[in-house]
Amino acid sequence: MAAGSGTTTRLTLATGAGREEGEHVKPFTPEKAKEIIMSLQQPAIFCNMVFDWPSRHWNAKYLSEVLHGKQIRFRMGMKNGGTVPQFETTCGYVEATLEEFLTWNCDQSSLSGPFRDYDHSKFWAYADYKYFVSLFEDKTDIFQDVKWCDFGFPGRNGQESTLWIGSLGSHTPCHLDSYGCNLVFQVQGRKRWHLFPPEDTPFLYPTRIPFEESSVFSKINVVNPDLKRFPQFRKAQRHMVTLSPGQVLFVPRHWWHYVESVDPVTVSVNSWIELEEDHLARVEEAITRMLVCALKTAEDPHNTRAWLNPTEVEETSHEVNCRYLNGAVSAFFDHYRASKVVEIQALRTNREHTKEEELNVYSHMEVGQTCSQNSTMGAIKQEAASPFGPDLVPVTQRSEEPPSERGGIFENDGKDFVDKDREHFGKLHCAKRQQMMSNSTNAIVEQIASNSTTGPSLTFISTDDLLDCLVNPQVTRMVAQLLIQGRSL
Ligand SMILES: O=C(O)CCC(=O)C(=O)O
Repeated sequence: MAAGSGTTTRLTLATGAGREEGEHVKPFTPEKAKEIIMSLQQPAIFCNMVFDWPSRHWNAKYLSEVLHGKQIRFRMGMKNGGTVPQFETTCGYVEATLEEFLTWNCDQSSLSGPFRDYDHSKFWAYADYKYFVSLFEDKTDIFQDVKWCDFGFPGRNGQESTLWIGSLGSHTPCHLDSYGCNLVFQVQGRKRWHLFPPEDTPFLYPTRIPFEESSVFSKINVVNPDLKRFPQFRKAQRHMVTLSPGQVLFVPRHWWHYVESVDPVTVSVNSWIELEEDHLARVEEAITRMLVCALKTAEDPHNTRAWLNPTEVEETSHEVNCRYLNGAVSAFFDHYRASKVVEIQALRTNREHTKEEELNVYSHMEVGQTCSQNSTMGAIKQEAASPFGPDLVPVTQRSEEPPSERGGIFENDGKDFVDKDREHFGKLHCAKRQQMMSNSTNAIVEQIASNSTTGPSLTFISTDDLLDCLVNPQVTRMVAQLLIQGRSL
């Protein structure tokens, strides 16, 4: 167990084969951990899973030695930011080494160096969302220090991970990730996570501007909300947890999150795990990109780019966006055809699965991998024993308190509420994932896919095809309603 995690470690007695007295044992096998990740619909903290990972020693001091002299971009934000979210487009940026960051952070009166314009008492700094592959370029051995194979993802290591190093108060505004689910390893310091379930999306006032592929932002600063402007936010079900070193947070697909550093220095590492549902999400993202780029570049010939998140390298041309959309649509159908063939073969060899009607696109595509079987399997899964216990702690809902009493919000420190949530578990564990498609969309997909099970994709989407869908009266009605609601905010 990593030092300072505050959770108990368990010791085994000598049990033979390779085991020595005092050896730590992981509470979940990789297979079990993956089963939990693929079926759980609620955030939870894994404890005692990373005590032997070399990366548990990656504090900012150690990383500053590894990355000696490397220039890193820090996002600078204000400690008292008001009710408006501090989007990346409104932050300042500083290029500095980790050593310079640590000097600024420790010697708080320093008026020299790259951070000289930022008074430490008023600003925070965040080296956020740094892909290992760009950061450690020539030091690829370090990738092995992160071992997501322990969670059932063989071969996944730092190469598929991102690093986050921040000072007290540094934070990421509330957003949801369009793709995958997330595993987050807290290495140094503590971070407070404010999470909201996918069904709260209307209460979070989603926006695609600033545009960043794969992130849907909330218009609300969830730690200091303007409830006059955003009254529906009162209905949102805030879940809160403070993640400590050595713990791994599981964030299910499409859960909103706002994340803030609550210690002087924080380091965390995360990896987004791809899911079946990402195929449709990629099509949605491609449509969003095309629309945002088309309208925003038309609006502003001088292109201030204030609408484009700095993580996006550039606005893409209509031609590129068309190719991107067609790529996403083809991948969607290719995946569907391939997975349908696999499913048919599985059914042929398994006499228990004879009910033809259970072989539908839904069961495969709407439901997560371990939940994607027929209803009988689903029922068995739901009766399975709860995985929760001292080493897997559910993140539970916390009632909201007035923003001024933020410090007093009762939160889960990763140790309590296990029994209460055991009851809750039957409902949450292996609950069907939200439906990806309507019945009618589903029928169309099935028809197109069965028309062409082997041949090349016949699904080319032209600008006119897209326009035809976008100006569909149902869509324009919804847009009109949203515009009118927006005006009255
Ligand atoms: O740690 C943070 O500041 C944000 C992390 C995040 O958004 C993520 O892992 O998806």
